[in-house]
Amino acid sequence: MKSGMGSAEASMLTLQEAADMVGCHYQTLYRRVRKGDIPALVAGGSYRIRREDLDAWLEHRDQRSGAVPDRGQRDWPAQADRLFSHLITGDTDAARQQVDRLLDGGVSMAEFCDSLFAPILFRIGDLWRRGEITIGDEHRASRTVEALLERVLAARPKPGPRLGTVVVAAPRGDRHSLPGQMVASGLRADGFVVHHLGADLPGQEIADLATRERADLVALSCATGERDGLVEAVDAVTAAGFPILIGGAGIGGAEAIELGAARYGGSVAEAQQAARAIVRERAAG
Ligand code: B12
Repeated sequence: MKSGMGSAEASMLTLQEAADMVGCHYQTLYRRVRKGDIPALVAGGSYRIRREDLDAWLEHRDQRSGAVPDRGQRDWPAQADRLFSHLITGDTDAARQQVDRLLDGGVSMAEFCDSLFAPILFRIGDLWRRGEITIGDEHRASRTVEALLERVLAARPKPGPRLGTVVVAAPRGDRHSLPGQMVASGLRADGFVVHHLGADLPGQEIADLATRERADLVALSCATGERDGLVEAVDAVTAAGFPILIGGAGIGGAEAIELGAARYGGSVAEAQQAARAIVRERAAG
């Protein structure tokens, strides 16, 4: 790599311009340049990439992975089919490789959760209900998704300024921790400090921890039709003075608001938007 800037370098792409063109995050390209996958020059104190080198890398990446058939527009059903088969056969190496390729393509945490992991778990739930797979198959797949979430989180670009503090939990009687983990991962990736308490938590424990951590809001996930624990949690958290975000496949927006939620979200992307809105509203008094 060379320094200084002539007219040839000035006409080359900055990392941000190249990232915009590819439709991925600037940090993704930065990592590729640092690894030597994409040739670059240092000019005027920052990296510059030749358009031909960017195109060559993209072509190579797409051929190798089959992961990004149409830049920016992933074929999520095909991706889900592939990951589903890795999860159901217990091929964790192949699952990791697939996730790594998508990470290279700039897929966000919310996309991973809402377009890939959640639909696959739905499918697994259906097969399990129909007796076509065992509880062991389901547990292995769930555990692998937990590990993949950690992997995606570890690879995320460094978040900007902290947006606020959120306590995430599934209330007493609900043993589904994965939906909460997805929301917690999405909020962390967005720049929130998140305290994820897992599943089956008594309402008072959630409220006490939110008080200790000076939370801005509490996010409760609800995967089933069971309501006693959820009502208990809403009462305790409301009494402690925190706004509540409710979400999950076990409840709809109207019921959540009626129970006392400030907002409802049906996906990780909506959890991110709603949490930002709650923090903004709180700051505005
Ligand atoms: C994995 C799983 C389990 C695992 C949980 C492991 C874990 N670590 O979480 C275990 C084995 C423990 C389990 C147990 C049971 N389960 Co179960 N389980 C599932 C399964 C297959 C996947 C759940 C999951 O993780 N989904 C993926 C998540 C991420 O999707 P999601 O919940 O829709 O979340 C998305 C959005 O809703 C949103 N979101 C989620 N939470 C939140 C929160 C906020 C604040 C916001 C804004 C957004 C948000 O973002 C997510 C990403 O897009 C589902 C099948 C299914 N259809 O989901 C059944 C399912 C949820 N289970 C079910 C049942 C019946 C049970 C059991 C009662 C079975 C039994 N007889 O023992 C028990 C005990 C339940 C209890 N008391 O809690 C039913 C629930 C039916 C109902 N409506 O009541 C389902 C739907 C299966 C089925 N088709 O019948 N389960």
